[in-house]
Amino acid sequence: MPMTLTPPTTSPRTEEPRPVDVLEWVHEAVALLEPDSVTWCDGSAAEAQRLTDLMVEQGTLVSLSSTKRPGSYLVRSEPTDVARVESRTFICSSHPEDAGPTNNWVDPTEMRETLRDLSRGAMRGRTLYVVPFSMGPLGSPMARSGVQITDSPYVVLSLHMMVRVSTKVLDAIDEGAPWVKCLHTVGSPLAEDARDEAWPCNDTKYISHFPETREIWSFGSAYGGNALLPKKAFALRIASVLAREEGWMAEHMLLVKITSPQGKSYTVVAAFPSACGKTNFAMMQPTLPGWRVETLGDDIAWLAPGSDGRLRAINPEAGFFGVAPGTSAATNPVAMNMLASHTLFTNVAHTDDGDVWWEGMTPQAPDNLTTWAGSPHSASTGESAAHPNARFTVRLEACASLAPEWDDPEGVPVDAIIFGGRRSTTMPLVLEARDWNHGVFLGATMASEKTAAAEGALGEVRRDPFAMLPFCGYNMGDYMQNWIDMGDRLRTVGRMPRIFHVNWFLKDSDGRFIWPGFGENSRVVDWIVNRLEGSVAAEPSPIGWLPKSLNTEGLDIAEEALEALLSVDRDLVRQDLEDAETFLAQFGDRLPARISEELRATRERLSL
Ligand code: GTP
Ligand code: SPV
Ligand code: MN
Repeated sequence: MPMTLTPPTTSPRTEEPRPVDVLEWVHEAVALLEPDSVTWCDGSAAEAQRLTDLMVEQGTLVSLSSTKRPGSYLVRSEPTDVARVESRTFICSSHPEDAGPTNNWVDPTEMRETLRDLSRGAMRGRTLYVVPFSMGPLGSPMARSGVQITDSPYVVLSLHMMVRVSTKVLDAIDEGAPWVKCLHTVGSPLAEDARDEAWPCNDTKYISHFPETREIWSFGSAYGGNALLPKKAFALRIASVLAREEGWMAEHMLLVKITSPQGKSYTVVAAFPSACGKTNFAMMQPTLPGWRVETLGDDIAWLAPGSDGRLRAINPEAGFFGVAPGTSAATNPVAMNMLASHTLFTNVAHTDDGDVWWEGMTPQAPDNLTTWAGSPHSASTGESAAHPNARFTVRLEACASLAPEWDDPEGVPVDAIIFGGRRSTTMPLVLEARDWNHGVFLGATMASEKTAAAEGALGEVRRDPFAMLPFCGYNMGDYMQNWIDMGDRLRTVGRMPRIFHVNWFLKDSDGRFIWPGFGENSRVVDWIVNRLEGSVAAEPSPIGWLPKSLNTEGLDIAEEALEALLSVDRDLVRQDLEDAETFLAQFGDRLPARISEELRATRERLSL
């Protein structure tokens, strides 16, 4: 159809210049989705206020008590739209082998047709919002631009907190900056005069990625990673593709600055799967005296060699979309303090005095709770009051432990990389990789028990390489090679990050966690930093270097428990290796030779 470049808009930015290709894309979207109006967003406080007022009026947002949770709101999603939907997530590269065996692949032309058919008129009765954003500090050499189109004011308000929304991004695009097209609709057209639902969405869902043209098209969901497209869809799936082409890495990692009692600081990144402890590590309050952890990020890190050749990292996000259940003054006091005001809560329980509650916040549920689904809570039935994947959305700047470097355009140099999973057996509390390639092998063969962060069977152990299984935008075998290649590059400079593996989640025969976790994880941090400083010895094992001992001063832990945490059971490791081998075999000739070598070497060490 003929394209007119006069913006069909009600926004205050009408007179300002807009990049022609963004305008064209918006016009195409308008022609297809048929919204009632278009609003160009600027990320301002006034805009956030307008969106908030609108959603309170529509019943999407419930205002929380102005004394208990000032400036905070509760949102209840549809019960069918509560987590990422991995089965509906697609990588649409031209060739299926470029998506690889661990991704759902659909031919891009076919997917476009499907989505075009579904999306025709999908925004009727709604406003189409155009949200320009930067991932990473504006102007940073590591930052990237994007624009999200969405018909969900909840998504726009969330983006205000999660990313750097700014019209300056449009200026950068106008000057030629590459950008990622993020098209999102809840897929729920509104009939004339009909009253809207609090959480419009569609039973049919598609989270589709077109890595070759750097486009994302998401239909039918308003929840988290399905709808906040800068997060998993852009900053991990599309960015992983850009990273491989450009020689960097996009990772599902927390990012922290750790300072030892001697005042020496180190930057550590850690890749744990969804709901496996990144936010908690990122805000750790060490129980060991003298240690300090400062937060840089809790979910995504972009890593690239800097001008000095050392690996540097930025957090591309500007906010937290964190797991609420399990968060308490005892486990994560920094988060509890951060959530005291100006927070958007999704699918938590509501107290009768206008506050929120979730499992684990206090030992006992308060009386007269309303559940995440909006019904009266009866503790006796054992049903949870908050959804297990209930989340909070809040700005980075609300975090009291935020490191001053969080907005540094140059990023921070990385000293150590930690992998980890939720394993009730097999993997010890901590070990150090033998070298970079062995560390990459540990990342490639990571496994974890499934959590409520995605649909599917809870607790089932699955391989989740680098915590990236649901987030790698290309063939995971090639992704492993990108890690190997990064090691080769960093090695030439001489200073490369050391690699570790941790597991906070070992259980005893009664199913109880053996390790206290949270702030006590500082004892593991202490060992890791001592390894970096060369001040502590380690013992070899078939899968890496184990601590000879751990600083347990002031910790009440039985000798047998410590033994269970710091040793490996060769039979369990052997079984696990077989499973890993089967998993790796599916990559065929895309599996890096050096991963096969590490597998062989591990098997040999096990048979000694
Ligand atoms: P995503 O946002 O889904 O990527 O998750 P995340 O990795 O940031 O997970 P988060 O830190 O929010 O933790 C998820 C759950 O694990 C919460 O219920 C935590 O209370 C729990 N958890 C975190 N750290 C520990 C720990 O050291 N020990 C135990 N037992 N549980 C922990
Ligand atoms: C995860 O599932 O790893 C998350 C939450 O961080 S979401 O943004 O919904 O993907
Ligand atoms: Mn995550």
